[in-house]
Amino acid sequence: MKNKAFYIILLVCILFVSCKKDNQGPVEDGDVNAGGSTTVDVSFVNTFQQPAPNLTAAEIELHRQGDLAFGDIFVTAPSVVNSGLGPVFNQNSCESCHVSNGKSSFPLSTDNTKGLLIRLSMPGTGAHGGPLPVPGFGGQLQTKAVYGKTAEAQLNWQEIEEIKSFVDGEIYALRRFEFSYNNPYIPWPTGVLTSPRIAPAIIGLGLLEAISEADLLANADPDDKNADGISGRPNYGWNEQTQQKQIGRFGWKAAQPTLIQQSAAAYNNDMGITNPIFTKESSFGQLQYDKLNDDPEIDMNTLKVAAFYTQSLGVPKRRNWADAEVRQGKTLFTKIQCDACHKPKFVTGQHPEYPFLSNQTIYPYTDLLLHDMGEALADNRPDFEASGREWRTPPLWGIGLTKTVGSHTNFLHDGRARNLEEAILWHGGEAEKSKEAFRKMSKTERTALIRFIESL
Ligand code: HEC
Ligand code: HEC
Ligand SMILES: [Ca+2]
Ligand SMILES: [Ca+2]
Ligand SMILES: [Ca+2]
Repeated sequence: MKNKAFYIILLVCILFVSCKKDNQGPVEDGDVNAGGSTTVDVSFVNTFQQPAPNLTAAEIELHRQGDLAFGDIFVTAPSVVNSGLGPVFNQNSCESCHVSNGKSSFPLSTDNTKGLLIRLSMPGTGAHGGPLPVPGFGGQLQTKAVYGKTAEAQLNWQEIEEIKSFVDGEIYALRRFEFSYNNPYIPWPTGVLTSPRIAPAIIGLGLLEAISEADLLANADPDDKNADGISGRPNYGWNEQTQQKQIGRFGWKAAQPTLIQQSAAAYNNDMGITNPIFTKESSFGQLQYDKLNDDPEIDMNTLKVAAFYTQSLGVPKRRNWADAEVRQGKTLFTKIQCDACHKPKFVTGQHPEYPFLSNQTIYPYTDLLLHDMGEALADNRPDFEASGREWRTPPLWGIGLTKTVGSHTNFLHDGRARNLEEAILWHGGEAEKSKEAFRKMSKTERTALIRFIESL
């Protein structure tokens, strides 16, 4: 005799078949559910704040705790809760830079630099092949300090605009920034290398962490053996927990190997919060150092849930994928080899901790590898194995929702691009050929390509 479960499955099958019949729409492209089973089908201001739908009840609880940790506002020590801000810092919570979990905009004024920060180093290499810290300033410029202490310096910038044109004659303008560092608390050392960075969107990161190393290396072609002008290579950062070199995946130069370490570095550098992975204050040895015996200021559980939050956010489903214009744009994306770096598809391997991230077919549109992007985008500051001209290909999933989520359309590592078109037009180096192909397109084709990216 057939059991109850059989009839339930049968009923579901019948419903499924009849729904299919009713829905005479086009067959979905494979990449529509960009995050596999973590995909969420919503598009509004909170889209990047949805937990992945395939979490277990226990994981939903961890995600909820992570959400709280991500929003926690830290205060000057000593305090009963969230103690230990600074003494020097950039912002007092994760959320203040990662607003709505989307990409941050370029700041409107120097009064609040929000999601923008400046990494610092001296020429040469430091511990484990990483950047060499600047005496008195360390590896990052903290522009704020707690009461009674002095910020390292104030950040200022000047906007420079250059007028250019497409091959069809249409004019466009590219803006960039020249940064300056005012009122340093001690003289600004000569020869300091700087790297401006805007906060990226933090969706889908657990899936990127779950891609196997072999699959990343399969796309690397450091000596450009296939002679297509594209020579992606992995970065290798330092894993503080295993005390080993490890392939890098996170940050604009892929210098961070894991999300727990990326989060620990953020607590330490961005907020001045010591933790089990980075136990020393970023200001250790500087005049601002508080000499309080209160480190680490957060425990492993807090660090783990904050990292879990970034591992367990849902990835938005593509929109308007069936439009003829979007489909044309998708063809052009491949034709002009945008997909040589923005690799559409991966199947994730086994995530070391969370099975919901394993064996997922995903469409992140990145290879997570470093590419020489030319002189105009160069920061001229090496970061582990990344040169001063190399950047990690950023994922493009969710990029079309930047405006919905964050009310802006600033792109690239320092937020200089004011829209997707400008982001493409800044491409150089290994991407010069693709950029030139875009410049030569008709207006109709350019628009179609942009519509496709907006559908991601
Ligand atoms: C001062 C602004 C600021 C604060 C505060 C901040 N972040 Fe970030 N975040 C950034 C920037 C900028 C980057 C890019 C860093 C880089 O390229 O090195 C980033 C990158 C990340 C990434 C990697 C994203 C990717 O695509 O590779 C994660 C994860 C992350 N932050 C988590 C956190 C967590 C967790 C906190 C709180 C503990 C936090 N951030 C606090 C600005 C901030
Ligand atoms: C050689 C590799 C490469 C190729 C080819 C390439 N890109 Fe990129 N793309 C990158 C890298 C690396 C960045 C980040 C550069 C930076 O921030 O300075 C980037 C950034 C972007 C961004 C901004 C993303 C963000 O989060 O700010 C968009 C949009 C984009 N690319 C679209 C395209 C399109 C469309 C094409 C084809 C015309 C293309 N790319 C070709 C490597 C590439
Ligand atoms: Ca502290
Ligand atoms: Ca510093
Ligand atoms: Ca402390």
